[in-house]
Formats: sequence, structure tokens, C-alpha cells
Amino acid sequence: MDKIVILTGAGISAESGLGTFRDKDGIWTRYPIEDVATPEGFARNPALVQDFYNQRRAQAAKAQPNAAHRALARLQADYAGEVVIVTQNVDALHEAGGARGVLHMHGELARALCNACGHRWDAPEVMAPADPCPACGRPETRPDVVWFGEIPYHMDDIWTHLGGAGLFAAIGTSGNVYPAAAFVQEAAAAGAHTVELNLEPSVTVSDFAETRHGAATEVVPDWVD
Ligand code: BJW
Repeated sequence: MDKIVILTGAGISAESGLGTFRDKDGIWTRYPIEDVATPEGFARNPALVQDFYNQRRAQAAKAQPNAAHRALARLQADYAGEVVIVTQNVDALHEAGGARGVLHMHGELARALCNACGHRWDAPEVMAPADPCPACGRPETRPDVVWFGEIPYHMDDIWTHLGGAGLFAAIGTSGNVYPAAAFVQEAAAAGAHTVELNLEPSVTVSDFAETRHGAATEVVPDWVD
């Protein structure tokens, strides 16, 4: 059976009430990227960044998985081959919808990271810049998310999965951020059929063999079933 690799972005969680980044009224229209999503921004003003992620963590804690998250979990459970879900999202809605083994390439809101020693642990609901690391005690804790200029997680596994994919689908992502935006080309080069499922054409739409445009809660269950 062909391996299916699925990349998801903020659009899959939009109908669960979590904001996207680059849409009208998106997160980056309210917060400067360089202030809240770069290591330099964190070094300049850790309290601002912790506050931004504390708000995002509180919103994510209230959100419920939607029909698109559940459809992908169903696909994983019912398909005889392997279905790998790679998400750029830091929420846990795939897991709450029943998905397994999700690769969070941009980290997780629910985890904390020590900038000093690299230790990771479950984040408290509210983090503060001077929280001591439980392993080394240094006050250099941060959300365990991947900011611009940092290397996304699980990349060796992801490239291997893309190289062996028979089908690649990108769902709810604008295609603006690398390396995720290049996954379609990697999968196509490996011979995979490629599908975009998004509200509107992404900036990489011309790289896809097939496109289905509409709300994730409609197009994803249709595509899966
Ligand atoms: C719906 C919907 C509905 C709405 N139904 N759809 C110049 C050229 C090329 C690259 C670079 C460059 N300069 C710098 C770079 C690299 C840089 C980059 O890509 N910059 C670009 C801006 C140019 N990338 C990095 O720095 C990355 N690291 C890196 O490249 O390391 C080098 C390396 C990599 C690999 C191997 C070795 C070395 C790190 C990127 C980190 C991104 N971090 C963020 C924040 C994470 C934490 C957090 O959540 O706060 O990740 S930024 C933000 O963007 C977040 C997202 O995961 C990411 C992608 O956004 P996404 O998901 O696509 O959301 P939107 O809002 O853009 O799109 C939503 C889509 O949904 C839209 O299309 C809507 O239409 C659709 N939609 N409602 C279906 N109901």
C-alpha cells in the first residue's frame, strides 16, 4: 500500500476557533512576527513573548477538534498502509481528534524548553520568563515552539517519509513558510500524487497535481471518504 503523508497548517484548526497567521485578521496582523516569533524577539522582551503564548495556550485549551481532524484520524485507523501526519500547528487538536504519531515540526504549545540546557517538559498553563528549568534550575525557560531562523523538529524523519510517499496532501497551509512549503516538490520528485486542500489557492498551488478548495470541515471529510 502507498504511504500517505499529510501536512497540515493553521487552516485545519480555523473552524475550531484558533486563528490563522496570514489571513485577514490573522495573528500576524495583530503581533509583529519579529517580536513574538524569533529568538531575537524573545531575547529582547521575554515577557511579551510569554504573554503571547500564554494567550495562545489558553485559547487552544478551550478548542475542540473538528470534522477535518477527526476525518484524518479515521483515515489513519482505516487505511491499510501508513498515514503520517506532519503538522505545523502547535495545538493538540489532531491528537484530541484521535490521530496517532503526529509529527509537530513547529513544536507544541503544551511543552516548555530550557534555552540553557535543552531540557523539555510539560508546560504549565501560564509560563513566566523567569521560571526555573526543572532540570538545571536556570531561569531560561521558553515555549517549545520553532521560531523563524530555528530548525524545525523531526526533519530527518519527515524527509524520509516524503521520499517514500505515494500520496502527499497539504491541508490548510498558505505555503509561505519553509521548509514545509517545499514538501510538495520533494514528494512529487519521489513520484507521489500531490493534493492541496485549502480554503483558497495557496502560494504553491501550481506545484500540486490536484486541488480541492473549500473549508477544511467540508473538503477533508469528502476527500477521506
Ligand atoms: C483554511 C481555512 C479553513 C483558513 N479551511 N483552509 C527566504 C526564502 C526561503 C526561506 C526563507 C527565506 N528567509 C528565511 C527563510 C526561512 C524561514 C521562512 O520560511 N521564511 C518565510 C517567511 C520566507 N523559515 C524558517 O526560518 C524555518 N526554519 C528554517 O528554515 O530552518 C532552516 C532549515 C530547515 C530545514 C532543514 C535545515 C535547515 C522555521 C519556521 C518557523 C515558523 N514558525 C511559526 C510560528 C510557530 C509557533 C507558533 O505557532 O506561534 O509557525 S510562523 C507560523 O507560520 C507558524 C505556522 O506553523 C507557519 C505556517 O503558517 P500556516 O499554517 O501556513 O498558516 P497561514 O495563516 O499562513 O495559512 C493558513 C491557510 O489556511 C491559508 O491559506 C488559508 O486560506 C487557509 N484557511 N481557513 C481550510 N476553514
